Amino acid sequence: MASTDIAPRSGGRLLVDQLLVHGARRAFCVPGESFLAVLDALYDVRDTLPLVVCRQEGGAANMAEAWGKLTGEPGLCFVTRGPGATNASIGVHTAFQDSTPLILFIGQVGSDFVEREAFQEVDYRRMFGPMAKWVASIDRADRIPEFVQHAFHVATSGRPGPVVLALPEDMLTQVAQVPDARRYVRVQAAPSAAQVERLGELLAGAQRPLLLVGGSAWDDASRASLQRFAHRFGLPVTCAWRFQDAYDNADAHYVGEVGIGINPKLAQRVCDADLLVAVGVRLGEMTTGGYTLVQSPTPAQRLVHVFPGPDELGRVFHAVLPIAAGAREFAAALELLSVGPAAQAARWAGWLRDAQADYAAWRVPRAQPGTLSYPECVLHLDATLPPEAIVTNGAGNFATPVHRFHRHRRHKTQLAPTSGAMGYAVPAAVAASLAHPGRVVVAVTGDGDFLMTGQELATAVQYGATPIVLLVNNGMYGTIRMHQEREYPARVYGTALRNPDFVRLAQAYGCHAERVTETAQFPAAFERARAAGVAALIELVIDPQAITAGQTIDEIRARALAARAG
Ligand SMILES: Cc1ncc(C[n+]2csc(CCOP(=O)(O)OP(=O)(O)O)c2C)c(N)n1
Ligand SMILES: [Mg+2]
Repeated sequence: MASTDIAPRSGGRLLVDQLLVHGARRAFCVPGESFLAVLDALYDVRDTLPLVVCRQEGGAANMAEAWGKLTGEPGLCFVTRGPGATNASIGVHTAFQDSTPLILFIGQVGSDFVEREAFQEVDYRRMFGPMAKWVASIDRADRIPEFVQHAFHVATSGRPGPVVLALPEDMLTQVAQVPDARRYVRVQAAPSAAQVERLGELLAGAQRPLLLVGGSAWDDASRASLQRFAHRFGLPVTCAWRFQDAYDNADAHYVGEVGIGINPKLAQRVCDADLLVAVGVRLGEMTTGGYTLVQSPTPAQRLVHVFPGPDELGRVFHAVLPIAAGAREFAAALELLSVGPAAQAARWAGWLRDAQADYAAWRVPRAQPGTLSYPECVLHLDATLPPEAIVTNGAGNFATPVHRFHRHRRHKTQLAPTSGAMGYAVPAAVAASLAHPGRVVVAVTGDGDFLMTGQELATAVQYGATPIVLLVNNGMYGTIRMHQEREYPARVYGTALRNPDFVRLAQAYGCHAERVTETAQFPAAFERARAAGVAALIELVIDPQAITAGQTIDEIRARALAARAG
């Protein structure tokens, strides 16, 4: 409904005004001529909605994804058509797998040229269809308020995830007289009283219950409710892969992470549990040991599965009690559940004690080959980092010791891609440092992982972000080498890396940088990096034999060769 009282606005301005309506505080981009009208409108709001210009769209999309994970608001990313969109797709995929709210805006060919395979033209509905919650093109400026409010609702409600909106170039310069939309309201279902009661009954009948929590939708209040629930019932608590900050890892009831490189005793415990209460997590391949710890379609454990997206319930695993609810809403309802006369906690006190002992033993690293023990460095961080410090990582074997030896105490202190995407650590840390300038932010990366998006150190320096990058250098794509030695022992190919001088490279970006080759050097080096006042990089040179915290390459190779011989 056009009204003469309403000022005419261009599509670009209408779009930016809607972002402000929805509370947007920052956007990430690599510019393109396809959305100049948006850039121009952003110019006028540069103080309230600052724009972070990145060096590659993969970096920008990862930053927006990390922002979404950290804040619960959709991360906002603007990229140009064709190559900009293809570069940015990694962040959309991670947002999908990690259930993170994200809105990717893509400058698009004008409606006058559409469907001609014009310059950089791509059909985004087909390209992003399977990895976004909603893909659309805003073809009329007067419908921008409607589309943008829908995008914020879709991205944040139910199972959160990415939305992709294409912006035809000519639409952005069209003028329309329409009112702003109202600010979006996140929609989440809550469990019914009957479902909570049924959970109480299942607990009353259990001998070996286990809580498995995950997802990034938690907040302080819901974490506290969950912790009280775990304490009241004496439950052991595990966190799903790369969602360790859903529960205080230093709490006595925390017994470890269910993910890649899981403590074998914990893996056995997941199998032995008779009641598995999974909250906020999909139960993906990496959290179920490749669907072995929890079997599809009928798990051996009685499964209570709480997840905000009903489509996921019963998709892979039959739950005796499926509950479509947000983690926060579920945690609030747990306050109503009191321990019954059966005094369950006493019944499984031994089960909890054993799980605690297994976890304590798992946190003692074995001696590493070479002069630098990377697990000891992580333990140093665990002992000395402030509890609100944020730790990010990308993909590689270097990540596993972080998950094993660093304990996340507070909410929103972990940014880690369950998509397993390399190149996440640095951009996520830049976004985290911009979101929380006062906090220590550590990006843990490998020599392979770093060079996928390391150029975003330039972005960090440009905007005064101060992440500390720990680059674990073993001169190879170690993860793939590990698999190679297992499957094709002693036939090393395609996994060795000849690397640049990482210290000089980081210095060239304007970072503080140093190299550490001995464990004892690490604490002082880390303090210097913290004090540097600029983004910093510490290269940790590890012995290539130290392929995992528990095994050397030679041991893996010998075992694989022996298996073939025998
Ligand atoms: C974008 C992307 N490309 C490829 C892979 C496959 N991959 C997983 S880990 C890895 C090697 C990582 O190497 P590095 O960062 O040096 O860590 P390391 O395993 O040596 O500790 C590769 C190539 C991936 N997960 N993501
Ligand atoms: Mg490596």
